[in-house]
Amino acid sequence: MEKKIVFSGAQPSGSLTIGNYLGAIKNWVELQDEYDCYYSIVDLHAITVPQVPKDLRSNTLKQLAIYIACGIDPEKSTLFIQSHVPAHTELTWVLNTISYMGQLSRMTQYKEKSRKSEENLNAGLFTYPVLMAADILLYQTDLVPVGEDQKQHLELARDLAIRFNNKYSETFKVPEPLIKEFGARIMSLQDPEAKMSKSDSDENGYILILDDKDTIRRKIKRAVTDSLGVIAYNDEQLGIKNLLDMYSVFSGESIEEIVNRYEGKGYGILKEDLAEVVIEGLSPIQRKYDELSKNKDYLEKIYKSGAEKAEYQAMKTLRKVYRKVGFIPR
Ligand code: AQP
Repeated sequence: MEKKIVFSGAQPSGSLTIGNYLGAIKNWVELQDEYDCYYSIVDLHAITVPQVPKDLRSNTLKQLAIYIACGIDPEKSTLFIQSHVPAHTELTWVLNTISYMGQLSRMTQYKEKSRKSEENLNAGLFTYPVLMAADILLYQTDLVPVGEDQKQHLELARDLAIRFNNKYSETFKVPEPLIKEFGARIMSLQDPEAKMSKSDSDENGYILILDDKDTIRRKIKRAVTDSLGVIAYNDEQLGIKNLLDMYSVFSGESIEEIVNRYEGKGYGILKEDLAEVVIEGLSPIQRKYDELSKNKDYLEKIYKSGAEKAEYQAMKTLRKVYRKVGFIPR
């Protein structure tokens, strides 16, 4: 029986955070044996907000090394850079013509990002979810492992697949989201109501996968909590809840076990211990990353063969789409 297909990606719009790791990449690793996985570095998405070209280049390569260091095995999964497969932009154009302005304007990420970038309210930010739908639909994806924040975009990808299939006949598989209960939404350390983001202007809001030990200790120590002074898991104490979530996904212990152990103890202790748990979780990744980042030839080989494999599958779908809409084959 053929394996089901998984697609996911992250933007090289900065260095990856532990939010990206816990909400996405860690789950990608677990899916590799059971599924045929495509994991992309979505650089076309990244330019919807201003990027410095040389930083984008270095973040893209760095991100490839981080994927591998986190445990994505290029022998099992297809790892590629989105802009290397032009079918992504080509399918986006076709999907744009069946996307409704009203639906796109209701996307939460668009509303949030457009608020932040009033002077750069470009059309790419608006059609971002259509590009994401193209990413997913090109590979006839069954499952999309994402963090909670991407659920709405995935719903749009499903709508577009169904709309296209109804208009032109069965073409796309309708994908399903795969969202883990814990780690799906890691919040900012400075504002526990906002998600942790690599492009946050306050670097104390996030922990990077590559942050060194002292930086991790410092950022967790400064994390915003509350004045109740009780270690409990509830929505009145979002800061503590976030720290407990991180503790649980990094250590593998249940929230209940952790809360019981810290009963009657202060926030300071919890933070100190959490920092060590995070450091321990990230250390092997950082060691592997250091090795990989010295080996540019190896990384080049991976992204080149990944692009070839991805392009082969993507073109199969794109040719079908072009035929259905009435384009004459070359
Ligand atoms: N805080 C988070 N908690 C859980 N999952 C998260 N993801 C991102 N932040 C969190 C998941 O990571 C994957 C890749 O995300 P992305 O880089 O493509 O874009 P994003 O969701 O916009 O991530 P950032 O870090 O917030 O990037 P910027 O700051 O550039 O916008 C997705 O699966 C996402 O759910």
